[in-house]
Formats: sequence, structure tokens, C-alpha cells
Amino acid sequence: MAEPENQAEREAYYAKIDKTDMSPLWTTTLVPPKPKDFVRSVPHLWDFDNELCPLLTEAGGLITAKEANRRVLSLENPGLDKPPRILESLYAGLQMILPGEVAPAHMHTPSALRFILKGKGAWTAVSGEKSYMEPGDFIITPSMTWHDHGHDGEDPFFWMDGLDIPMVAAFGPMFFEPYPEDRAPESRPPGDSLARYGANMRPVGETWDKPESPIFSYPYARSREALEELRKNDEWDPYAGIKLEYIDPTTGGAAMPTMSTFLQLLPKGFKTEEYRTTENTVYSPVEGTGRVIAGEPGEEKTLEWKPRDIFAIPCWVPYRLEADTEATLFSYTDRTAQQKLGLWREMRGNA
Ligand code: 1HN
Repeated sequence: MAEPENQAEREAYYAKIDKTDMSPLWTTTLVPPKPKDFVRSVPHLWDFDNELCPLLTEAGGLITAKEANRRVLSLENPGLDKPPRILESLYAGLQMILPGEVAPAHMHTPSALRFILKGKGAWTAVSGEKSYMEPGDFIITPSMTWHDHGHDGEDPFFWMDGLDIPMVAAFGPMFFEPYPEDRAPESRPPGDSLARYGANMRPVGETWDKPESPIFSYPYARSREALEELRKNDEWDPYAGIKLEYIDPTTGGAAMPTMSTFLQLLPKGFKTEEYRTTENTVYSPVEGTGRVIAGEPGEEKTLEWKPRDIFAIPCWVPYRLEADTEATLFSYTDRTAQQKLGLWREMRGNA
């Protein structure tokens, strides 16, 4: 492009405006044409057996859960700066609690989910209801609900924490409150919420008007059984295998207002067709091994996965999943938030 004849004047103007609290829109690209010109996070995998577990186990010898408040390693996407985020809109961490420890009660505005990876005998209490956690269970800790964790078992216990911290941070309403004691009082017996709302029924005379599901623990055994039943007569979706979403039974929508969660089954040897979505997606395989091939044509990355690994697929990055053995994968995304804001899109294949 030819230099304008008033170039020197323009530069003097830019130097002047640079000293103010303004900037010219025409010299910046605030709204590029495609997510790939804007999204900085990259597809990435954290290996549980070789990386996450040994490093968090080491932290177990250095600091107690109580002293740390939460003994968590935050997963930092290599494409993003601090504060730690696994993807633009999502936080992920790996937490470990040791036998006899307590992670003291607190609450905060970010919504949290836990996906249980390994161990036996640990429990969490949410809104006064205690629940023992099993590998594969999906548990929610809604915004501003008291929660504490403990461990009556014998071996280290691990889970993945998924939070909407970057979304809350974008708006500003970040609040955190510790409970004055280690444990918040138990006000309901274990199993209460699942009995009230988890049997395709609801208590007559009770209304539920909160923006999250009244069920806070979704046991793996039930979700896995549903997938097993469906494989008998359902078609395999070429883009997802058989995939179910965890829902709030009072609305049919996502279990939490900002994050959507899923469990999917891929049979041995299954290869999904290429798919992309604006959703930021975090996967954790539960059963089986395979790989994900993610990236724009010519820039694809192959990430090999196995149970308890955690991998992240950014907004609008095309990807395919391959299962070497029968596999189940848990995932959480910002789909429901994007849908509420009218932003969500998907693309199956190239159309
Ligand atoms: C938190 O409160 C928990 O309650 C886990 O277990 C991870 C990461 C960032 C901020 C708060 C928990 C967290 C967290």
C-alpha cells in the first residue's frame, strides 16, 4: 500500500494518542474473522500416570490439604499466560486428598465440578449433604454453596476440578468466603438429593428455583449403565459415538448454568469424523485408550490418551477421536454459557 501523503502527521497523531486513555480502532484488529486468529490456547494433554500423579503425590509430602486449603495443581495451557487456565473460558486442576485429611469448608461464586479419577473412601459435602466419591462420578459444587472434603480411606485420592473461573473473572463478581470451622454442618442425610430428584420424580409440594441441578452427585455406575443399554439399539453418531449429557432434571438443561458435562462411549476401533465447535472442551477418558487428532489441516497434533489423562480442545479447533479399545470419556465445556449468550456453533465435517 502506498504511504499516505500525511504519514508524518498521522504518526505524530498516534504518538500523541498513545499518551491518552484512547486508541484508534483502525490500527487494531479487535474482531478478527475467525477464532483461529484470536484463540491462543492450544490442544494439549496432561498425562496422569507420568506427570500429574507423581508431581501431586510429591506435593503430598510438602503440604497438608488443610494448610494448602486445596492441594491442587492447576493445569496451564501452554498457549495462555497466567492466571492459570486450561482454555480461554475454563479452569482445570488436579486435586489430591490423603487419608485423614480435611479440605476445609468454603464457598465462592465460581461454579465447580469434580470428576473422580482414582481412590476409595473420600467424600465431599455440598450444601449440607455428604457423599462418598467413586471413580467416574460427576459431582457439582454450585456457586456460593458450602463445600468441604474429607477422606476415611487408606490411599491417596485424586479428582479433576473444573471451574468457570475465567468466565466469572471476565465479568468481575469474584467472591470467596471461608466457613469459620473445618466442616460446614450436615443438614441432610447422604443420598437425599438423588432420592428427591434422581429417580425421574420430584417431591410434591417442593419447588426448585435455583439455576443449578438439585442433584449434586451423578454416580458413574448409573451413567455407564445407560450407555451400555443404548449401545444395544442406538445408532453410533459418526461424530460422537453414543454421547449423553448430564442434566438438571427440573429444566432438562445443563447441570450448572455455565458448564455442560457429558459422558460418551466409543466402541473398539471407532474413529469419529472431523468435528469442530465453538465450545472449549476438556476431556478425561475413564475407560480405554486411543488418541485425538486436533488442529487445522497441516497443523494437526496427535495426543495419545488413556484413563485419567486430561486433554483440552480449544474453541473451533477441528478434531477427531480414535478408540483403540472400547472407551468412555467424560467431558466438560462452556456450551451452555455460549448458548445462553447466542454464541454457540458447531460444524460436522466441512459443512
Ligand atoms: C476450589 O474451591 C476447589 O473446593 C478446587 O475443592 C479447586 C480451584 C480454584 C479455586 C477454588 C475445591 C479450586 C477451588
